[in-house]
Amino acid sequence: MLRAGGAGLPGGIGPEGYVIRSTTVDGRPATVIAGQTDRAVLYGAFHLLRLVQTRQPVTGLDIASAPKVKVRVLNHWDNLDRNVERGYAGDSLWDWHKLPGWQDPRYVDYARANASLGVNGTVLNNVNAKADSLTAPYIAKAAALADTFRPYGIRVYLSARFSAPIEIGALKTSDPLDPAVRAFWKAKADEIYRAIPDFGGFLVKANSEGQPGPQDYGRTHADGANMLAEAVGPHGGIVMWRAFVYSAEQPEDRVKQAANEFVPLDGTFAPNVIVQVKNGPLDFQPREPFHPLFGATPKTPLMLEVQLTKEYLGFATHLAYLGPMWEEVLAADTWRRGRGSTVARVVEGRVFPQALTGMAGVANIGTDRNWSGSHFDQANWYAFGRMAWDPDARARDIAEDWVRMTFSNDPAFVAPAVGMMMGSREAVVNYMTPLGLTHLMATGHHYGPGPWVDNLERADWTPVYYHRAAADGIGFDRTKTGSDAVGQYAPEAAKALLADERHLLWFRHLPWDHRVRSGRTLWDELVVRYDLGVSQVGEMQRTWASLAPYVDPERHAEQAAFLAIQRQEAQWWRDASVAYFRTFARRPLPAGHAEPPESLEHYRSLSFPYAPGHD
Ligand code: GCW
Repeated sequence: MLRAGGAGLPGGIGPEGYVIRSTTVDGRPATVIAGQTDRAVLYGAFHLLRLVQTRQPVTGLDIASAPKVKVRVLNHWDNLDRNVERGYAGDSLWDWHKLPGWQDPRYVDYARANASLGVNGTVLNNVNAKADSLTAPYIAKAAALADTFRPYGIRVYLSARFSAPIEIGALKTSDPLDPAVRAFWKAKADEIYRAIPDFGGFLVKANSEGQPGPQDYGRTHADGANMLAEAVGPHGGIVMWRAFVYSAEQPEDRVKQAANEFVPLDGTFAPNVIVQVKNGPLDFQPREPFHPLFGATPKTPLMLEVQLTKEYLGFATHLAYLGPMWEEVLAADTWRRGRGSTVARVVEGRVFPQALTGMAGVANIGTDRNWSGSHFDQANWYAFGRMAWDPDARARDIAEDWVRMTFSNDPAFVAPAVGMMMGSREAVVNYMTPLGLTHLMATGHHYGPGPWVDNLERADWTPVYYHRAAADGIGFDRTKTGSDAVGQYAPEAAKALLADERHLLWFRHLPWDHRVRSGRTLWDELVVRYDLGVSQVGEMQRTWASLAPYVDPERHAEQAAFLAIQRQEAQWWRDASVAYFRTFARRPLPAGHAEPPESLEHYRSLSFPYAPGHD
């Protein structure tokens, strides 16, 4: 391997792009991996290893690859006590108490694994942040991690608590326009950069779900973001400012609030601010339409945030490969600059040219021996990295690479395993939230069904707010006659979304006897979908059982047990949902579909105070 000083590299390959070429050196066959930087060559080396591991030809190579997105970061929702919010893979990897004195060897493994996927940054602490992360002892701990990650091209970022000036700076305010507050952040940034010269910058959740923010002082999100941008800017740092906001008291449809808030701010953010937007406008549900902010802010770069940890898709026990979900959102056409203005192209900064681009994945990584809580959950970490490098990559190709590298190259294994992965997320949609239903999970931990929940402190946390089931039908009217959330999309995109049955009840409230595309009534179709989801899990169980000869017994047995759990919980979801919705539909189940075995009261009475992943 050699590193070329730029000579012979294609134009525009950038600091992270690489070439891999078969050539001859001194008359002997050789493979050259070249890039402008060490990390580019490292990425190239991992690409070559992938070819070897997936049994691709390694002669006659002429490969050039460069990331289409600049900032490719994991977001760890890891707390300083090592609890991971929405984490299902053990404790936080970061052993803050022993840092900086002790560096767990897994930090290196973590960094290397990320480098092999092209991930180039990590936000160490939860967006629900504690100001302590910004104190000197914790900066020293973060610096130790940064030193370990640096050789792998991974920069460290921190979530910043907006009220830190009050909590650790002895100020009376954290008003972003107050000179003392600005001075606090400048000094804090200088202090961090002394310890971590390549510190990436801050991630901020502000004025969202009780977090402090600039609006506490009558200022805007831009005022807050720009203040932090001013502090890290001179050091080359950035601010990732989350758009996951919804007001504490506003009765406006929750899915409209982020766009209402951020579209008017377009053009007011500093150039080193990027707004971080979840894939959908609600909250990482099994299926949502793409977020209406994508393409709606020509002057503001937006980064896509996806959730690797399966808060709403069955935790670590359900097999749900998320590649197809992310492909679905990335391929969605915003139509903001004519046909083909896909979310992928917005994120790549190609619909409206952006210097800063990014993708963030809420990590599913912890101290579990398999890193992610289940073997198949590693595929979601893997797919995130590959899609952040290339948002146009196909979920199926990525799954195939992963299956080959993780289990076996035997075609008799690869095809069924990939097939199982590719259908897995749709199975979850079917048994949890079919036909555009959403947010039906139980309260707090989000484990299992809770469609009946109607008594939380705010309406827009309750499932009944979202499904609106009543005697006259089910679904949330987001057309003109309702909240008109569909009006936040470009007209062509709105038309496509309304025509898409996968989003039917997201956008419409419809009578139980409404005829859907299959010719069935809405009620019958719902039941059919729930049962389909359960049977799809059964199908996965059969596929996995047939693959035993290709997998070591330990991994095979664990996955088989997890699929059995998934099957049971899918059935639970189906039975509880059918038992509940039929109290409104008041119709018989379609022929051949079994009655729920228990009463609705039974499902309502189940309680799981110790379910994992709490905050
Ligand atoms: O999905 C919700 C989660 C919260 C999370 C929040 C967010 C970190 O239930 O646990 O808080 O989203 O994205 O900020």
